Amino acid sequence: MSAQVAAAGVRQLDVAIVGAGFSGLYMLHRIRDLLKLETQVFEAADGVGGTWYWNRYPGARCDSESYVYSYSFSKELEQEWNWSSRYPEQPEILQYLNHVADRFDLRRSIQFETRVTSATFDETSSRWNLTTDTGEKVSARYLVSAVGCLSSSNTPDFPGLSSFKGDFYHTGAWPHEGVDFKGKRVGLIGTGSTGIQATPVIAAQAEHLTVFQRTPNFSIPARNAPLTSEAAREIKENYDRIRQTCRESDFGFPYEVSERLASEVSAEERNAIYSELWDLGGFRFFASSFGDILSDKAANDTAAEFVRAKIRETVKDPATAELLCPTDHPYGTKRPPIDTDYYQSFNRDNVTLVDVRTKPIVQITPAGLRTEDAEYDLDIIVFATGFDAMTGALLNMDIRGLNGTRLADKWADGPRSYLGLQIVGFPNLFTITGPGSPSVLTNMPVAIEQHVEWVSDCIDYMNRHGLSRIEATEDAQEEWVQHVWDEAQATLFPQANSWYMGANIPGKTRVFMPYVGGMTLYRDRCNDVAEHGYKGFALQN
Ligand code: NA7
Repeated sequence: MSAQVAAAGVRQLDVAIVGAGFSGLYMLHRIRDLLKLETQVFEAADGVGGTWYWNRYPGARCDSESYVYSYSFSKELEQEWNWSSRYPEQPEILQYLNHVADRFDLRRSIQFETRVTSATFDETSSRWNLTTDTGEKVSARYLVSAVGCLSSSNTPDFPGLSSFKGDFYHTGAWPHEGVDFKGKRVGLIGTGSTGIQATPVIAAQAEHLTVFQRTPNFSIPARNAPLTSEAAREIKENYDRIRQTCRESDFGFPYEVSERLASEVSAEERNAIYSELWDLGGFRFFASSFGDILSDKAANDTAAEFVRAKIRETVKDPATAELLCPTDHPYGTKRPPIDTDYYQSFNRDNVTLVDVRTKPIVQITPAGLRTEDAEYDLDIIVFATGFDAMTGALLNMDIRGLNGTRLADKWADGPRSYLGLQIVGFPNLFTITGPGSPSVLTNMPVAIEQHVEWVSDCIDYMNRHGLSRIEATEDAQEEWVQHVWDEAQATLFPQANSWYMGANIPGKTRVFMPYVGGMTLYRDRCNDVAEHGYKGFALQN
């Protein structure tokens, strides 16, 4: 079916989807191919991929194992695709998503290089009116935001940036042709997951790399390796079981989430467990060590101290090692990075670590940058300074609901939603992996598939029952917001200045945005809501 164009030049759709990453692609497939509804995706980039389209920085790699950082909805897709390594590199994930787009013939329903600039709900028709930066007008019954949680990049407002004579780049908007660091003095600002992945790769190329660190992080070795054909065969033979384990796991991973308590074992036993998981690498250290490290500070301290000991053991210069040791937040309360030779990079002669916590960056100069106590001459500045996470991209769309209320105003004191799926006052708008859902605390494709399937089932239900408007009720939303907050308060998460809390963006209200209660409880709750006629939502003809 081709999209209808009404006489007034307004294109009429059943469903408009914003974003062509993991969420948008699957959403399109479900709505267009299974429900047979008139659907269009709007995507600002000139290709599919979402976060994997933009984040092409050196060392960009997924921290989830490749074979589970993928769709589970098609067994054929699962069997035909071959991953090359334990953790997939950005180009390989992008290749995979392009393959998905081709395999399911998705491109013909995606409008590239088109940014949605406003979305306004029309109360009379119960439809969303969209405008785009290409001047198009669109009317859709449902609006699905698939804009991702980490897609609105954050470049700090340092004075003087425009005076810089060298080149500067944000890791989340990396040039497609790449950057040549050979013979260059490079400054890297930021030591989150991105800075930690990029450091060793840039260090291997640049004449000199200066890493400007505001907050040290607890990084665990990835232990990346090629996926042998034997391992790949075994995975494919057991895919059903692996996917089931992921779906039943609170974090969406295929390994055991530990329930044993750090306080119940001896120090020797604890260290043996940490050592084993450190050697296995990746998120296992976080998920499979002890069930109380995210809720009990004393338990957390044992993990934190283990990692600090590893840093001190790895980094030769004691002062640098000490500077790399995090002490201001509990382990795991900021997104835990995993790395390949991050700490080892600081043993190189061409790498320097600068503490910008005690002596912040005050200015970008024509020749480089100035901190409170020193000048650094640089040819290239890399901003690995993160994102306006979870709400940034959504609010950039200028969404207006009932009575013309702007979502940005409604969320001025932090995001409020029912199940992270819908917002009171914004009928027929669904937010895939929105704030208030497990999203970034899980292996993302697992959370994405659950949301996409729930939303498409909901739209199908609406159509089958002759309904045209769905909106979360105030009571249901308030109860959910309180539950999300109570769950977070029972953990150590609120103790960190993390992007989970909105703390990385000056002026952003601090509230813990994702749902920490785990995928299992969350999935049950969403299923229960649907099975009871979409309990907590008001449905209208
Ligand atoms: P993150 O995790 O938000 O990291 C950004 C880093 O940039 C972090 O170390 C920040 O320090 C630092 N930063 C931000 N602003 C400044 C200023 N003004 N001065 C100095 N340093 C600054 O983003 P990533 O891209 O690394 O990771 C995002 C997610 O992508 C990741 O978690 C994965 O899910 C994939 P801070 O810690 O705020 O003190």
